[in-house]
Amino acid sequence: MIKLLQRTSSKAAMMAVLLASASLALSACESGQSDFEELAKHSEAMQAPPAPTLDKYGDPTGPATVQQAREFLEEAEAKIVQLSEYAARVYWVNANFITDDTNWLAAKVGAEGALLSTNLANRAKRFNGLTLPADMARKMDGLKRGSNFPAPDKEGAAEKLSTLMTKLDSTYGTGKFVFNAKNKSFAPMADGQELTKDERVLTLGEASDIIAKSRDPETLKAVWEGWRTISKPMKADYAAMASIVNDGASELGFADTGALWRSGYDMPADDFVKEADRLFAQVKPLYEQLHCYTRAELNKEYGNDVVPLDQPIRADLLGNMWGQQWGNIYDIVEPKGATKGVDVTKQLEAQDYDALKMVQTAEGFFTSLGFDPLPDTFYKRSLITKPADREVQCHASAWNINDMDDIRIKMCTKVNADDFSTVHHELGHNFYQRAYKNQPVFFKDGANDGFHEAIGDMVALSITPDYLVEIGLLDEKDVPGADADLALLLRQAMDKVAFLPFGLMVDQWRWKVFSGELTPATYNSGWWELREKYQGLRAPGVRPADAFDPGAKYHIPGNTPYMRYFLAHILQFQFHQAACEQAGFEGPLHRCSIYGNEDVGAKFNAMMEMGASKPWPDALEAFTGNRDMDATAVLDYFAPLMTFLEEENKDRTCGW
Ligand code: X8Z
Ligand code: ZN
Repeated sequence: MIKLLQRTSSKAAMMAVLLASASLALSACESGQSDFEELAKHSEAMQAPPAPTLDKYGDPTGPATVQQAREFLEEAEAKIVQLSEYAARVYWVNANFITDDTNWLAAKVGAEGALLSTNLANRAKRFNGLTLPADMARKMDGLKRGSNFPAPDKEGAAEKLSTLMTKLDSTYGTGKFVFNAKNKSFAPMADGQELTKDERVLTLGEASDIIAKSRDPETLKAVWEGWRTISKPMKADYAAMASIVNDGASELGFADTGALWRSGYDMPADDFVKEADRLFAQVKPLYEQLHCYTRAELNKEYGNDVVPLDQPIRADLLGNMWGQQWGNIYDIVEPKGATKGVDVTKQLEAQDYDALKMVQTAEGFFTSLGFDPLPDTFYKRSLITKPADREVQCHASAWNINDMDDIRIKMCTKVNADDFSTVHHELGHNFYQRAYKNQPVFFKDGANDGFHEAIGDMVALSITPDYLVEIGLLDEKDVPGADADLALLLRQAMDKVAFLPFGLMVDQWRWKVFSGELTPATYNSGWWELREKYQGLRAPGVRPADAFDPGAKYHIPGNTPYMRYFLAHILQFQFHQAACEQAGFEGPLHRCSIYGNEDVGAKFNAMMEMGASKPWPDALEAFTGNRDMDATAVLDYFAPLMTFLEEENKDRTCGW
């Protein structure tokens, strides 16, 4: 990094080189030499190439050369490296300490980043049509795609965009509402509000605990609706943000921001839509069976009024604020009389785990695969529990501050099974970041964004009962036998299979927003049409006309594309299946753990250290031998469960 910073590849230096011949002639002219010398020099000056004309970015017009492209990429790299470490530190402080001042700083550095990426993207167009070596062409393509939220090249646009994005993010991060447990009612949070004795203020963390544990439909409805009061004020800002980034995307040559996002997968954007649809078609029958079975079990718990058997499922009954992972209601759907699996939350509590021990345990999995331990700075600088005295963005994230070894996580960790998975997920990001740290800055990224989200999840698929015994989280005598396979698979499916349609619909919604198919007036109804179409879910009651329910899900105000998680939920099973084959494991996939297998680790690392330097099929092939994303591994993993579900549902009318 230091080497890169020292290289003089700034625009000024480059212009000096380009203009060298002209300025030499000029300085000689001013030196007062003899007539003869003057004459000789004039003829020299006439032969010298004319000073190149410059475009509005200060770059020479006329046909560009490969050498100019190389210098431009060097300049871009240096500028990106320099700004990104500074920006990462500002963003880190903002996310760990949300105040008006840190928002101001984040908005400021965000604007600088937007200006830089717009500038580089527009200047990269100069090299259109020039044949470049493959790695340079890949870098140039990356630059031309600008950023996921591009600002147009217009006075004030970057600043306006960055201010809106910072505001949306912090509104979510500081979101709270008032809950009345006695009346089972809620109210939006107001300044200087006095609370009655039955009222309390809930953060997302507290509300999520109620959604996970309560089995009272009225309480669930009130808490679910209460959380959605935080996003109403976001709607206008969201529309303004979408309009600016669409201008930015159109300047980059894309129909809209959705088309820009879809272009990031080493294939034409339209092919990516087909690819996502193809993958979903593979898993849809499994989801439909799980939905049918879950609805029937919820119907037994709550009755026909709350869970009618011919309707989409009420989204507040599924144990998760967004109905995206359903593992928290496993107790409701547990097959009656079947042998029990393992309750990881109970084991963590019984063994006195705290947040730190959960993170160290996850780290231990990676080191068992041969990865180096995390640096000391990881533990010194990470945030792993929610501070009591300040506002933080609690949505879990992994950070790469200096693109080398300063890696960290930020997580308001709770001691439960969900967060045990999430610490593995976050460390997956960190170990990936460190694996590709020697790539040029353009390639310090996942092979595609789904890979980045899949690494830690793939590792967490190896959290089997036998593995839990190895690390002392489960007693050998409590390892469930093969008769518990159904329970283990159903518990896993409640999170991983339930997630699939959610993973797909979030960006289907954003694509419609960016294309203009949805307008602020239809943002919310459009969201619920997709929730119903893909997930078979419905809101617990009529939504207010001014509701903006998408904004109550982090990645919408947090401005993070979501298709990555859908892909990751396919890829992680592909990785797991390949890893288990490499390990020579012969039992059912859900009993396979690669813990301690350094050979598999080395092969995994070989894929990870490629970063984004090659098209993603190359990276996939390096680890799995296959060049296509494919959901067959998901179907293989859950095959015995599918048989059970089809049998259970055979006399039911499924669908919604
Ligand atoms: O946002 C995340 C991670 C951080 S990248 C915690 N996930 C998605 C979500 O929470 O909605 C992981 C699973 C899906
Ligand atoms: Zn992630």
